[in-house]
Amino acid sequence: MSHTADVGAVRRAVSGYADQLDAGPGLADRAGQAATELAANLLRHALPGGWILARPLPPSAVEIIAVDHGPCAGDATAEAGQPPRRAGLGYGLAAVARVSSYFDIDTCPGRPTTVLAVVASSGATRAAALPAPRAWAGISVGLDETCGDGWAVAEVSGGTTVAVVDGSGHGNYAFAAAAAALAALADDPADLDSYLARANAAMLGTRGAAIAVCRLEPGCGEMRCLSVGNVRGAILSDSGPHTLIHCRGTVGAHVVPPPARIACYPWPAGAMLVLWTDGLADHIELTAYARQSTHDPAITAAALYRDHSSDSDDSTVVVVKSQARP
Ligand SMILES: [Mn+2]
Repeated sequence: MSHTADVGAVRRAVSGYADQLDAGPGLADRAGQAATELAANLLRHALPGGWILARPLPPSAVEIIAVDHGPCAGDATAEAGQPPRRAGLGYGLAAVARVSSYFDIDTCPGRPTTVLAVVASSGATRAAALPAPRAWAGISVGLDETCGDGWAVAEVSGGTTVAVVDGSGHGNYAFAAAAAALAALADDPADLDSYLARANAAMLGTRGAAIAVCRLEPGCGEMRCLSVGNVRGAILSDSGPHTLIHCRGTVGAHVVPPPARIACYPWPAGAMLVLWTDGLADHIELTAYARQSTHDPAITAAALYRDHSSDSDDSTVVVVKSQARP
């Protein structure tokens, strides 16, 4: 976001996501309005280099995230509960909050600001559209139009499975490898033990991929993780950051899967899991993000992308927050 013309491009792109969903009348207009306000806000208040990140949330919502480098909060009237003020191209963040079924902002003077707006089809109430707070969110930004990374979260069999995949290289062939890995996961997302063999078989003939898959079982306070290749991961909890180990290799590169084992980690109440691909820095100091613990995970994912993406590779970051209170 650096020119006025970008505001129109963002509005058209976001309205297009809404149209793809076939979610009934009004969604494209309201999502476009929210995107316009957020984009105009970036132009008014942020240093150059802010982003609007958006994606459709099937079946009936669009997620829009505005993230900047600061220097200040811009228009925080929505958070303060103040009436909207007319400024620039629109009515400010309060108007974005009003058309959203779910809204979150992380801002304080002198620091970067991150805003999340989920706009759902007009028939959906806040509660019906998306229960708040959400437990997980992810951001995936490709170097090319086709991103070679992929991610998925599945809430099945009483637990949550989280996967981040980095297809080797970039573009369509990397996407094909990542898609095969996620399709194999979708066949049986709760079964981590058989996943490596299933994915490797499904991915033969592709370029292969680095994969990290975690299985969170509520109640037992533990997380199991299978990680092959250079997808990074860490858990942040009251006891500090805990880096996930990953085995060398590429899934799908050879008939025999790379040697890898499933590792177990503590998953205490209040913990946060972060998985990221190598478009972001290898080592990330997660304790700097602990203050965001009360915010939606998309706010944290966007901040991690802003602070650590190198723009030299596809970048994906997924954040899961334990919904149990410590
Ligand atoms: Mn990569």
